[in-house]
Amino acid sequence: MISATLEHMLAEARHIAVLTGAGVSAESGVPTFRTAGGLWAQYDPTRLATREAFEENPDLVWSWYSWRRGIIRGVQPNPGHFALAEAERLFPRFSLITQNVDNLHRRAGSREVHELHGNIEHSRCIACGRPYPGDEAPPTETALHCECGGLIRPGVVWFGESLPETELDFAQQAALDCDLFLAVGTSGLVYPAAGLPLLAQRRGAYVVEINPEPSALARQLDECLQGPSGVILPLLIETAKRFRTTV
Ligand code: BV8
Ligand code: ZN
Repeated sequence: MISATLEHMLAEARHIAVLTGAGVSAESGVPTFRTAGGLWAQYDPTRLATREAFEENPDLVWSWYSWRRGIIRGVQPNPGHFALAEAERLFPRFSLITQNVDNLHRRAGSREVHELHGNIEHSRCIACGRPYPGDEAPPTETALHCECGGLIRPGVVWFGESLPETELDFAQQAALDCDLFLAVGTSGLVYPAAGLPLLAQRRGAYVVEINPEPSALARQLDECLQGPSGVILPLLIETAKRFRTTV
């Protein structure tokens, strides 16, 4: 199932970098970004996840995030998340970079998670920037207001907004430095995150995709493991454990 090269990398790699997308949470029951079901199927998420949409119709966009928060609060991390949490302790250097805003990596025990697109559980005032008090915004259907009168927005990065500089810098440095790069559960359509696997490859990393369907990047990568990350990631960790002891 995995190539001799990948097995060698799992045994010997000095630095492993992992980029996850919505697919890593699919087996937990979180709809992937482009396949939201039900009521929201009629909306294009790349149009809803914008500042313009929020300013035009705050209640609609806020209730979309409330719906998503409701799902995320009701699910558990899956074996793929737990395998990545264990990987932190198995490799000399391990960088976990995610496009996901669902907090499931942290809930699975990953201690260092670099969130390129923010976190759905962080909300803040769009006017004064004050964080919404308390951890969990209430799942209301109507947008909330700050004391200053400004609207409360979700703490995610919308299309057309820049990614948090420190997180993007970290991700680019990890891609430049790693020996093995895993792209897990991402369609490879959203930039600049989707540029990371090829950045790693250009600097000599061995780049592997884990996805039931080939992503937009698949043809350019070194190896594609076609299957669910909740099954494949634990297998990769078991392989690595044959050669390494938990640090
Ligand atoms: C930026 C947070 C600089 C919000 C997200 C015009 C104007 C402005 C920008 C652009 C433009 N044209 C293009 C751009 C760039 C734009 C972009 O890339 N657009 C795309 C659509 C072409 N990028 C940006 O705007 C970024 N900012 O460029 O700033 C700038 C600034 C100003 C002006 C110009 C430029 C900001 C991008 C961040 C957007 N925010 N999320 C929210 O969540 O509501 S992105 C969103 O998509 C999610 O974070 C999601 O993670 C991400 C990527 O999607 P995927 O994770 O890949 O999920 P997807 O559903 O697509 O795929 C799931 C995959 O899982 C599939 O392949 C499936 O096969 C697989 N799968 C399914 N089951 C499993 C599985 N895999 C494994 N196991 C399974 N069991
Ligand atoms: Zn405010």
